[in-house]
Amino acid sequence: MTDFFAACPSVTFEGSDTDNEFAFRHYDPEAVVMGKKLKDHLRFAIAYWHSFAWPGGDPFGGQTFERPWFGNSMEAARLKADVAFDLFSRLGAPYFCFHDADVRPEGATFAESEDRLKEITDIFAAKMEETGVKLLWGTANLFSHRRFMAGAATNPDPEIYAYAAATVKSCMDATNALNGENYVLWGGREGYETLLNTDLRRERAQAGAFLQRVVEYKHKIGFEGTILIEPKPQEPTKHQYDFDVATVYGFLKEFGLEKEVKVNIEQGHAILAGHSFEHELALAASLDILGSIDMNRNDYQSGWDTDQFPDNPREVALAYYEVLRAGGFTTGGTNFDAKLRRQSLDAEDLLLAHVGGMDVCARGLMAAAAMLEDGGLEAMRAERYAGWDNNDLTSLGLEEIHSAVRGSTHSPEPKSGRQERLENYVSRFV
Ligand code: XLS
Ligand code: NI
Ligand code: NI
Repeated sequence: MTDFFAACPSVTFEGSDTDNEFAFRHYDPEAVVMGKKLKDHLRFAIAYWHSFAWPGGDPFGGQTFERPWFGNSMEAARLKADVAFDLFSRLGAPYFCFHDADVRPEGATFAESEDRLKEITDIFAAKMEETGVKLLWGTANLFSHRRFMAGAATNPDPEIYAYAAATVKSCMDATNALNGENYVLWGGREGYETLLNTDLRRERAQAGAFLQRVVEYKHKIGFEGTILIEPKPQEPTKHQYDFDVATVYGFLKEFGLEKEVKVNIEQGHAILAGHSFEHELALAASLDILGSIDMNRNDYQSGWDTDQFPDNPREVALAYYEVLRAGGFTTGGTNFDAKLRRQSLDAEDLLLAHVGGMDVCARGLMAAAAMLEDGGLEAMRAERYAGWDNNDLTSLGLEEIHSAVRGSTHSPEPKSGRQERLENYVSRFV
């Protein structure tokens, strides 16, 4: 076992009056909201990559974290698994998520890498059985290794496409073996730096075929989870093909996959795309492709994906409002795709970052549920669009409409959109 978190007690709910840092003030997993326990609404997951694999580097400096499990051996990977499950248990987090590269050292050959992944998968299976922690999603890291620098599915070299396809198969197998509830594809290098060397039409066709093969394989092995694409507009490549929810939906339609694949929406990626998180969620819900969320926050000035822990209850409330309005998560959940700042060196920092994030999400979800139950926004919206109820105007042609409008002396009057009143309304709940 490990004593990394020895100084940290297990975290339980104590309520908003507590001054115990190591307690939840808002997240009471058993509290019932809209007929469901908070833990079943939120479905929290811890991200293996940020919490256990990231060394704390930035473009100007390398590793700041010194963790006993850093290193390229399987022994280090096993220790990492011990520490990770210790954190999940101390937080009472019901789920985790991982990439192959987070959990095992790269082997000398593909086969060696895959065998190592299988060994860790078996260790995970035993720990999941013992702790009750489940897998929200698995995924393949097709962006860190230099072989993927020009893309995975969209690489100009078919050998790299093959390596990526084989890697995804191995990660889908691992996810299936662990009863993962989703499988995620984030196209970190599926994009381009310059059109001068890029055949855009060919690359998009490769990406579409790749995703069709993924869906075929899902059905072949009887994987019951959801396949999710995670949109992001740029970073690492300058132009990424899965820019945002709207772009991904167009891509899914083009390749006949809109009923097979949903989206995993990340707060920071929405901001990078020039949208709000709730816009992306509402759009995905309206297209029936809302799958899961990566919860974090971006720095609003810096313009890159800073992956900070969420700390803004109002923002989070507006996001969960869209999730609840869409009926809540089914296979999806709230994955903390968030990392510490590189000066936050201590074990306590890692645990308490999650405590704060979980509390903010609980506050946001409870506020969202209260707004939905109160019905104020829905009533205002219903009233605003009431003219369209039982109205088949959109089926009429322009000539018919023209003659009706021309023959009438009535001239339509604009009505208030009441934005500030609605913002005041939201403020009552958060
Ligand atoms: C990077 C992405 C990544 C995915 C999983 O920006 O958010 O962490 O969630 O590959
Ligand atoms: Ni991200
Ligand atoms: Ni993400």
